[in-house]
Amino acid sequence: MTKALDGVRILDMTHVQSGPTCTQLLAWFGADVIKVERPGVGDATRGQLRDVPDADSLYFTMLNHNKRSITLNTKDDKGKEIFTKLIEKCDVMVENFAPGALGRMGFSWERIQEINPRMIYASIKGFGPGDYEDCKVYENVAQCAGGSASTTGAIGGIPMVTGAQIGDSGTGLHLALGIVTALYHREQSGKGQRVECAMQDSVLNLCRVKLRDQQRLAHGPLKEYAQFGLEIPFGEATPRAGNDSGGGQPGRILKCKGWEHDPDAYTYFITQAAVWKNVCDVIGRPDWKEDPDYATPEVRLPRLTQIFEAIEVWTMTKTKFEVMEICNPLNIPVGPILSMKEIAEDSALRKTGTVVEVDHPERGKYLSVGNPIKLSDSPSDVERSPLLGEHTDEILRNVLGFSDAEIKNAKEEGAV
Ligand code: CAO
Repeated sequence: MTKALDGVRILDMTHVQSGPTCTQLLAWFGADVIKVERPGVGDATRGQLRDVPDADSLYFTMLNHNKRSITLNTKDDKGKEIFTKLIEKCDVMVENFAPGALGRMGFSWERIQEINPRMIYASIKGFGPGDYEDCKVYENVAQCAGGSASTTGAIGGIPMVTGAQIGDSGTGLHLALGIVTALYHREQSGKGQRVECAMQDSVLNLCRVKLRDQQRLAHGPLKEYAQFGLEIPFGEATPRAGNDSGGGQPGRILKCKGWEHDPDAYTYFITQAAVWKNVCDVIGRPDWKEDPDYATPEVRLPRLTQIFEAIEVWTMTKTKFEVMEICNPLNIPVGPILSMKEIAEDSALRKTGTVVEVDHPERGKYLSVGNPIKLSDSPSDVERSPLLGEHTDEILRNVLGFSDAEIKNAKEEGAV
């Protein structure tokens, strides 16, 4: 069976998390991803947060599956010559260096187009054009600058970053879509183009409901926020909303049986309007079905905290899984708060390949997250990440047509 991106060759200059997320996805869809790394150094994450001495870290291995690695000094003359040949042979170049780094190597967008007019050049930077365009940026900076941190956290508490890597992996996902879109466009135009994603923009895109609420504030308080029922005045900007639902159906995180000793014994409970009567029956408050203070979504808004406190009295008598078993047949949307341990052991996620076990020559077996996007005709097999420079000879020989003598020469010159 062929893969969706069979025949597409990616020159992968990415490092750390944002760029590698993007090229890993493309590799899972079948692209030949050639990861270029500095000789003797490689992607810095190979050595970061190590759990096994002298073995590539999980940080690196879990972001670089299905790729090939070539070492190449792109600042050295011979290395630049080899890099130029790789640009000629590839369809897409992806990079997330600090602003200007590729230009300093001598490979501006103009130069890349000269070498290969069909090349799609995709890059991630922290910020788009403007005051901050020259800044180096990591995940949490993007979460703060993209509006996520100011809208996350307890009511009245400090801004909070989230564990989901929306700045890095979120931007990588955006970039992957930009790349396949540009590949599709190239089918008609015959030309490559530049694809740019700023981490701030990607985070903001994922926070668009909070910009929605910013504008709604001009027309009155945000009644579905717990803050409204608690009679805490709204300020000028979208506030932090604890665990309130971001949509039109109110929801909260509630304690379940065992919460005193299990930090994850909680459920997310949504009081969807269509099943309000079922909620009332389940929690033993059938009187609320017809009570004019509770019967409609509008009248419930100022009473949400009181309502969720009553629901919590019931959820505390059940485990988070029992809550799910009881509520699901009644169409009441609930979700157990799953720990990473529970997710790692989840048999359904193993079956679908979303959680996979991978074997690695240096570190042995480890768990990873497989491709969350499932294509019926292009399934993703997760292959281990490459060792530093594992495919240098193979790429020089098979992609660039180097002879053994030329490979030896490139090594002696320190270019690879
Ligand atoms: N051969 C020779 N030199 C190489 C090379 C190679 N194969 N690969 C990289 N280099 C050089 C770069 O050219 C650069 O040199 P100059 O500074 O002289 O131009 C140098 O290595 C370091 O690159 P960098 O500045 O990108 O790396 P850094 O560790 O200082 O910064 C980061 C890291 C992530 C902050 C920065 O790359 C960045 O802001 N990237 C864009 C935003 C981004 O993706 N951030 C998310 C990262 S994931 O959390």
